[in-house]
Amino acid sequence: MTVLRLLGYPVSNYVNIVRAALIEKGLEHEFLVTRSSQEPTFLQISPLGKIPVLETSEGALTETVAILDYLDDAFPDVPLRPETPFARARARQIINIVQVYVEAQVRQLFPGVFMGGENLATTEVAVRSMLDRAIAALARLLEPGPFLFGDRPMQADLFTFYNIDIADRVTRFTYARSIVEEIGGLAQWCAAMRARPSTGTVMAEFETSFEAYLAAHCAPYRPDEYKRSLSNA
Ligand SMILES: N[C@@H](CCC(=O)N[C@@H](CS)C(=O)NCC(=O)O)C(=O)O
Repeated sequence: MTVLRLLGYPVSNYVNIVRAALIEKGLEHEFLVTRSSQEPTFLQISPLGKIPVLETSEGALTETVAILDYLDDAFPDVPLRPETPFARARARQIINIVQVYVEAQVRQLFPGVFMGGENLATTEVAVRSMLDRAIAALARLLEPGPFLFGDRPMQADLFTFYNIDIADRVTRFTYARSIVEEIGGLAQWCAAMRARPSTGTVMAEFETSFEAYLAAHCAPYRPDEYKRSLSNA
């Protein structure tokens, strides 16, 4: 029997995407709480020292998109990618936009929001400018009904949900604006995503670990002060 072991920390949006995918696919797995690290032993399984890492019977994998594709190829019973080439490409288009033009942007602001550091005003301006373009793109692309492709969440839903959750926290804190509200039309999708048992499991652990993480970093961000439409409406 194939043993899957996910290494990661429940505060990580990327770890949570993989964890939700494992649950949505009904795959038995172990979750081992692990922080990112530059230790030589960790770099042997995670070349950049990042989480998530998925340990499989064939070896260890990193990079969330690669892990998601591996899971779908190796365990096709509950696919998380649409069937047709065009829909599949469209799903990957959404994932790419979210990863590069939303997540990688707001990540630059994590130090001043979640880590007790400071963000430069110039960084805030540059990030906002790219987010504005990404928001307009996603408003054009996302057509949830209530999910993005079909009647259950797929890769694109999970990738968008957990990344936009963290992005919404950052934009509310930094700009007093909500990326979720600005994309628009996501209320039913958010509710449908929140109703998934996978979301319940993953977000429950996120909330607890996140509180501890913020306290440990003396972060200015307070989840209760930023009422949100996404994970805890
Ligand atoms: N491109 C990677 C990003 C993963 C990532 O940035 N993980 C963060 C935690 S959310 C991390 O390990 N950060 C530590 C570091 O960058 O050294 C993926 O898709 O998995």
